Amino acid sequence: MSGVQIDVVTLFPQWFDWFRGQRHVANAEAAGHELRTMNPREHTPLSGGQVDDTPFGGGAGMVLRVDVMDQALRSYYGVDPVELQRERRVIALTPGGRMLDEALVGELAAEHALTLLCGRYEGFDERIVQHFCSDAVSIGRYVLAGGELAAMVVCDAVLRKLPGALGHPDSASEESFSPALGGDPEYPHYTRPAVHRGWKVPEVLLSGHHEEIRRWRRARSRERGAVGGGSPLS
Ligand code: 6GU
Repeated sequence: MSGVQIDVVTLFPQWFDWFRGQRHVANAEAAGHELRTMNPREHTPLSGGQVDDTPFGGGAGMVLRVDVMDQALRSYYGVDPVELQRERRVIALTPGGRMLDEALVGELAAEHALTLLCGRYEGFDERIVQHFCSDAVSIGRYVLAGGELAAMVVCDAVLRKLPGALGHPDSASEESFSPALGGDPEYPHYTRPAVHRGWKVPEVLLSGHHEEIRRWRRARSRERGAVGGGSPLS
């Protein structure tokens, strides 16, 4: 198996030290996948480590400069960043991007190499997204202070899909939104004790009738996936 390489371009690479220490991430790395970080500040052609600037037209905040990103990607990868998208998927993390869902995660997990660009402050000069990126991705309709947490969400969701990341090979196959569940959320799980404060585990799960258990789980999963129905808390 050849591993997937994920590079995160961030002004805060130290955020990822903690993430890298988490078990499924460490497992994925041990299985031959790779998670690297690159800090544009270490490659900026500007003095004093400058990477951003005030927006043309005025307004609050700072914008990541296109010339800085150009130089940083060029010196890290050794190719013109405009061409980089032909070698690997280059994704800008931005609140206005394509919404991350299980289908997009599956698409990304099938790539051999990804580069995730984290914006900070007010984000990127639009030319970075237009000329250097294959797509833009968002993790939801709210604004984070930067793309780092979004990049971790993408990495987490992608890495756990890869062979070797999870303890048990079946763990990812029959889970929420998987084809095995017809795209529905996962059925509820129970473990010991069978009764706690009078709250009983559904009888069928203790019955040992595998076909009945399968039918019961499929039905619960469908209920949760039904339109207007079934938040996990209901
Ligand atoms: Cl990808 N970035 C930022 N800064 N905020 C977000 C986001 C990304 N997705 C949702 N909110």
